[in-house]
Amino acid sequence: MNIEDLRKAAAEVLRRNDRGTFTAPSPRQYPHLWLWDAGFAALGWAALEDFERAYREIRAALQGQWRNGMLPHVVFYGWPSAYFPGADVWRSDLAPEAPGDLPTSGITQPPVLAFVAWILFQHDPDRQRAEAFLREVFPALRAYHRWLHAVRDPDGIGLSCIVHPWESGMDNSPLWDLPLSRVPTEGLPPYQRADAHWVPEEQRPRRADYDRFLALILHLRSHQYGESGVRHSPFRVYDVLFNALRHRSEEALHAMARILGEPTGEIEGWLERSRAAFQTRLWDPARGFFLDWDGIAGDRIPVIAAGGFLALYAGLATPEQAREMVDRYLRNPEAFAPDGGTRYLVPTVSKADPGWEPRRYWRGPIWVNLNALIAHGLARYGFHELAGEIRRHTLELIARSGFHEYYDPRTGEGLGIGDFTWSAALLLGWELL
Ligand code: 9WN
Repeated sequence: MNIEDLRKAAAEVLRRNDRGTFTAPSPRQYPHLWLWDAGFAALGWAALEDFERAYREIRAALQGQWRNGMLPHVVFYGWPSAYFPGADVWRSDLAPEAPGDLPTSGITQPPVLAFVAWILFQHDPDRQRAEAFLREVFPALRAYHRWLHAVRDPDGIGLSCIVHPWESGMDNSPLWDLPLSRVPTEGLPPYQRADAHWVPEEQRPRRADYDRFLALILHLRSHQYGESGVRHSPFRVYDVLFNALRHRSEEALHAMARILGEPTGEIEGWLERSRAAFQTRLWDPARGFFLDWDGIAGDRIPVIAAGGFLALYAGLATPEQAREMVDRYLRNPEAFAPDGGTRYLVPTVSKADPGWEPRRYWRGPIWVNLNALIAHGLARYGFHELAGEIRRHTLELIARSGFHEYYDPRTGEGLGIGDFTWSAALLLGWELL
């Protein structure tokens, strides 16, 4: 398939998954709105030059915003469905801050919306419409980031913590094995998973992970998803990917504030603090990599995961750090680079990690969104050849196996659900990032 055919096929996936107000990540597996998926879908619509539709996607995500500023990771448009855990488990109606008329989850997801909104603004040929959109969404986006700082930095380190692995978007990454091991599961009510209906179970998280996913929801729910639930959470991690995307979004907020004549001092303070925290807390000089910070253990998590490379996308690495990460890990066949065993870039976790599993969800397979963000980060630091290689590998995977949720880095086989929205949207919108 040539690139034009691939683009046509991608547009068809987007149109098929379009639910009018929002684009389902997959109408069967994920029939509601997910926060970072909405951002990626909007880029796909923009690449198809349908800016009205792209704006609608952002508005649909913002519609779920809580009064404290939080943007929930799922907005349950189209509820009820077979999805587990559904609105009946989350029970956002128990939380005084939740919107009254729209059920949502009670946790967030990587903060991509502000930088996506900025990209849409920059590319819309109708300048008047673009500026009106920016004016419309800026207050909600700023309120979200204020919440990320006020509520999600209980240790006061200049970064935002996640209190559930789902907030990272990388649900069962080996990054969480240690912090999740502290989450108690006694007294968990019986429950029925729905995720292994369309997808083979061995490509999904294990039962033990789901127990902990559910236990964390019940903990947070018992605190009505408020600040006390964050402070007492048995899981509290400052993740590199999450905070790199936060930084990138705050750079975008800064640019928006300047255009709109809004004050910039608060945002400049955020940017400065995260720049410092990436250097002093997340950079591990011995390993030569950005690592997650475990807020409960007070230590870095020694897992080399692809999310670390997103520090480059946010411009948070020094040129020397970027070079070390590339030479020691990305170009190293024992870590991420192809060898006799793997053929494609970029597996989600280093092959040297004991938790690496090439077919299980976020424990090894390749994801299109991470590939796109990593490639752009590399280009930002001058590694154009490597960025091009990642782009070529991604196209090859899609041409070979279709718009799958994730891919086996050894064979290129498509895994998870098919016709997955962000795989299609980012093939279309790759250059926009
Ligand atoms: C839980 C929708 C989402 C993505 C996540 C991906 C997966 C949900 C699930 O699907 O997570 O949020 O039920 O497995 O891990 O990144 O946003 O596509």
